[in-house]
Amino acid sequence: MSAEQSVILVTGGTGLIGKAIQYVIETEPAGSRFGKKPGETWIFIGQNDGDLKDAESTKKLFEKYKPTHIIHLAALVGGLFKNMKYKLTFLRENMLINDNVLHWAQVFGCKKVVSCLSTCVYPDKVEYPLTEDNIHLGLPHESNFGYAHAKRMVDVMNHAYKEEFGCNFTSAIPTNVFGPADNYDLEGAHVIPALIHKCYLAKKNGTPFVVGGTGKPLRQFIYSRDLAKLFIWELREYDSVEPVILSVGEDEEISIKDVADAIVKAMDFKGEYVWDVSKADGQFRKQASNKKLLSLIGGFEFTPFDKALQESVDWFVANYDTARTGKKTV
Ligand code: GFB
Repeated sequence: MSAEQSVILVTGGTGLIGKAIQYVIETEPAGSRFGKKPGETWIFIGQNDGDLKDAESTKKLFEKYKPTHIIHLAALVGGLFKNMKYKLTFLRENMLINDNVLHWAQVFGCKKVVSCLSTCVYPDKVEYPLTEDNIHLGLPHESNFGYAHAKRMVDVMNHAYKEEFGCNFTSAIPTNVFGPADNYDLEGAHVIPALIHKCYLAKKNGTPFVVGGTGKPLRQFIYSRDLAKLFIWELREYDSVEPVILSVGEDEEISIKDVADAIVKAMDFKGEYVWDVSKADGQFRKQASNKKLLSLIGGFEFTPFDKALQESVDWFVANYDTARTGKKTV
């Protein structure tokens, strides 16, 4: 990415990762590897700025901002239980959003697009750790096949746009993400924001802290503010259509029980702590390798999990009244 004038549009810019990118761009020293560069204009848009499911309103956004580069985060997202309930809605809405953004990015001649996938797009029956080249080698886990197929199509579209129009569209594959300014809606949230919210309410109301499932599944969690730096790196320094897994190391898998224990500690919760095994466990694991990332970026210092979790819990407690705790989205 050269130093000339560039307009970087971040779709989904008001969500977990979007907010983290804004935080990094505004707090890292200007001109530094992850800080704002001269000639850069960063624009963070959210649902209130325009409906990306609609071709005309997406076109209007491109006419308004005339982006040269895009970090495409906008999507209908949610945790396991919401994915299980709305498979068609996740498939259709995400396909509409992705098709509109990439179409107008090509029409407006954008120099680069980095789209956000997720390790849940991978086949369920696959050799671990996951690497960038086995995305399409089998069906995804049944719990989220709607979302997974829609996201896989982004990789397919990137390759097609490159072959037909020479576009420089690529993608990133994060593992489970957590951090400040997440979605804490108890029905739709991912496991960490859901449990932070539940533990907060249990402490406030003197009620039991109930965690779903058996606690056995394994996950890798990346802190949103670390992931933000990796998206900035991929936008500026990575030029290939092939995706990159953005994750902590493959040996940093932790169980859902470890996560719940860590939240109890971070929230200083002393009350009753129980399991609701009637709730689904979902995919047992999705262990991913970050070897490609580290070989390209030349090493990266990830924030220790407990420190990142404490910052996330403290942010929620301090912002409970304004945090996204529960509007119905679907
Ligand atoms: O983050 P999560 O919802 O999604 O984590 P996935 C689910 C795991 O946490 C399951 C347990 O093993 C659940 O049993 N869990 C326990 C809970 N209590 C809760 C709770 O209150 N809420 C939630 N949500 N989980 C998602 C995909 O899979 O990963 C999405 O469905 C996306 O499409 C996301 O890719 C990153 O990690 O299972």
